[in-house]
Amino acid sequence: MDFSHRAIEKKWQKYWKEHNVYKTTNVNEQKAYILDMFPYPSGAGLHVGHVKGYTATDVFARFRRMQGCDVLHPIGWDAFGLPAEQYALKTGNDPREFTLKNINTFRTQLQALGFSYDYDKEVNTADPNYYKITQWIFQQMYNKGLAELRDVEVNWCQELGTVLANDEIIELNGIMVSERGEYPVVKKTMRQWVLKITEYANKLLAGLDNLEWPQSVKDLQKNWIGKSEGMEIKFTTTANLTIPVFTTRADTIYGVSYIVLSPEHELVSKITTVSQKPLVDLYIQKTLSKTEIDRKDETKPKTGVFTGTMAINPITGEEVQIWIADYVLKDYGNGAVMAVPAHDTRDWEFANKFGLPVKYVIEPKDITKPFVGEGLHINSGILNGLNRQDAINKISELIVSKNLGVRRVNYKLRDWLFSRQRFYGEPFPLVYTSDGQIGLIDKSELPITLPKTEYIKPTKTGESPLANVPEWINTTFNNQPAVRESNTMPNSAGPSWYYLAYILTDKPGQLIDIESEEAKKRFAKWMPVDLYIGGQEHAVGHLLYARFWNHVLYDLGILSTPEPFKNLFNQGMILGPDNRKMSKSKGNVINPDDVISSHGADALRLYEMFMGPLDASLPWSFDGLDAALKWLNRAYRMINKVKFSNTNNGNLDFVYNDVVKKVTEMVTDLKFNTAISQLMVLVNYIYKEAQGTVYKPYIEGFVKMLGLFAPHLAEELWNILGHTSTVTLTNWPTYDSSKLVLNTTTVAFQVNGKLRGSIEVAKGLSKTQLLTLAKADANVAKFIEGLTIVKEIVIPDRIVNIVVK
Ligand code: ANZ
Repeated sequence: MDFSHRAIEKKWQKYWKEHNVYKTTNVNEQKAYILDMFPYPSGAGLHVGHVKGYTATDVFARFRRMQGCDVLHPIGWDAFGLPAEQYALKTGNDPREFTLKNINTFRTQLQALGFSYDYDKEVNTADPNYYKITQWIFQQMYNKGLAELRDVEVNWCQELGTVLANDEIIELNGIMVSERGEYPVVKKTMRQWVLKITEYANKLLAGLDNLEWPQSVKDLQKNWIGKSEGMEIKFTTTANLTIPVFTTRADTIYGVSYIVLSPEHELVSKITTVSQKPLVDLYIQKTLSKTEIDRKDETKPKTGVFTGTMAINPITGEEVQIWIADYVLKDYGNGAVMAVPAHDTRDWEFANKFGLPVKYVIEPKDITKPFVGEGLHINSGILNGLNRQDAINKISELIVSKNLGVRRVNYKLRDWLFSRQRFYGEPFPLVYTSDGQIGLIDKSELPITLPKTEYIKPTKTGESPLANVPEWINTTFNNQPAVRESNTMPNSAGPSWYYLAYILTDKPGQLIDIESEEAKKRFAKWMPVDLYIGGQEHAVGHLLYARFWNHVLYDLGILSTPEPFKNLFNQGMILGPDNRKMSKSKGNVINPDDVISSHGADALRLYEMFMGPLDASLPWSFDGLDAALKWLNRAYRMINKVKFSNTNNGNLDFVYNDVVKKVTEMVTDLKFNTAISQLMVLVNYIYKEAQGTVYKPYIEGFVKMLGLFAPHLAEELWNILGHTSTVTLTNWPTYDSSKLVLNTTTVAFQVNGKLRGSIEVAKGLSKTQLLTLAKADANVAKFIEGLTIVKEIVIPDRIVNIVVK
């Protein structure tokens, strides 16, 4: 008989809750902090993609718990956000109620999946008790000079009443429009809060070295920070104005054939001659409507205009023309470039278009192209005959000694624009007094909460929604009239420290003081996070911001580790059955609730962990899901069928110990799909013994291991085996290596006769078992994906060859 997933899942979820089985313990020497990227509680509910990452951390948390660690495995809500704000705008409802409703749905869904979260530690970024600390952290940044009001040029969309990020804008018929709604977007200077993440650029770069993160994510962060070492060299105009330029190639200074300023450069108006002014003005006008992405686009034809003025090369004394062009960005380096068309592709295109001179200063291979490679210098005075690095060193020394420039390190990283013209975010914990000063609200008066209001639209004059609420905006500070900031913090603020909030939380909404000794002690125990699983889309945004805040809190003495996330893993996506990204519009979305009801949470969990390597993006398969449930039933029937014994007949010694060893290693390495195949192998062997008896501790070991993936069924089986306790809190099975001697063989996996993998297994595995193992191999899977299997050849103990076409 098959088991009833509905009955047993409900039963054990109730048991776990009543017995508080997943409460965070604080009794062991070893700890494991296992963290998920917390969800944004959207109206759509949980996605099967969430289930993949959350099951993976759950498996690992259960594993570490059974291995005798104190485990912190919490969940919470990234609850501020644009969708809730827009829903509120549309319906006139309060975004808070909407969010709470969604949170309740999400929590119910998570509980239905049997995840072992400690729900007492639940956090919600939009809860005033939570954002009280977000506000306090902002104040610490302000006190350290890391938060500053600045006039920044922003992309303003009048229609949406808000500032947009570069990636929220597209170009339409040559003008910038919002991606959402295609409303016009203009550049506008606004006074905004910025956080000076650039001051931490070096620490954020250096810190990457000690992290066990995917190389791809480290590279993305590294490029985002974009450290560039070079020189700032002073050119002068014939009227003796100084133009510093940033270059990483000071060695090419003998090849400079013109200077380019960004159209926004402050000197442009001073140096443009009367006759060139109309052209220059027109060009500047056009530049304003271009996006930065557009300007960086190397495929677009180069444009620019001559200013009419000449500059003098400080090394050669030569006079060169000064141009403006939009390929020079205003806020990188000095917003000015010494152009060397012979050795820089952009300069080459520009010089060709406008007939400017090209002078090679490094022996080129082909004079129909710019030469960007390594070579020896020519036409370069004192640098002749030197290679790039030697030439850079020599000219840099000369420039510094003659005071013609300085060494400079530049970063691509920009400061973090921290103001949003929205309602549903954290208010800033400060006021502006009538004499123009900024006053920080005392900690005892935090949080500054959002008012209840229906007017969450921007004001007619373009001010932020909170400016609509005079009784909130107008206040007093030290008995003097003062106004509050009407902007709110960005959605990325709360998530920048939520992993610390769990540590401070004892009951939802009850956080201990972040400055207390107790907090320090707890941080010292739990930080850094030992395993953080989430999607690759957060590679730079969230993960960089959180690292920044963590470094700041470390420098403040609150934390004892500068880096928050020791180990990061990016789970792959679950694609639709049609192999495309799941989306409502394509109608290929799988709803976890439906699957839980048809197949059960255990089958869903098992299926998602078995479908392939955790980092692979793979399509949903209903056959795979059916197979998972079928195997769970096979395991269930097994317990009822076999006879147990407390004496060991030795028959399963090798297989059992081998499987325990492999599962332990594979789970440690997050190779859950292969760990599950090992459990399948074990079940097959136990069935073979069904005529005789099976040593009971081996069956128990199996149930414990099964519990990582299918916790409800494992509890049920544990019960059937005669235990009244929970299997979740037992110890992880150990293996006896003396039982593992040389009963193994290496089986080669081939696809179309080519070696694609191998595995060490117990001798005597059946053909089906070997095929299962071969197909579970990541590399084999890659080579058969999407193809039709025409033949499967298995030579037991030696080779599996899968023929595909
Ligand atoms: C002369 C030169 C010769 C350059 C050569 C390159 C090759 P990274 O590595 O990205 O830092 N540059 C400087 N400021 C710029 C700005 N605001 N907008 C666009 N380009 C700018 O690149 C540094 C190089 O990019 C600098 O070195 C400068 O061109 C250009 F054969 O100077 B180079």
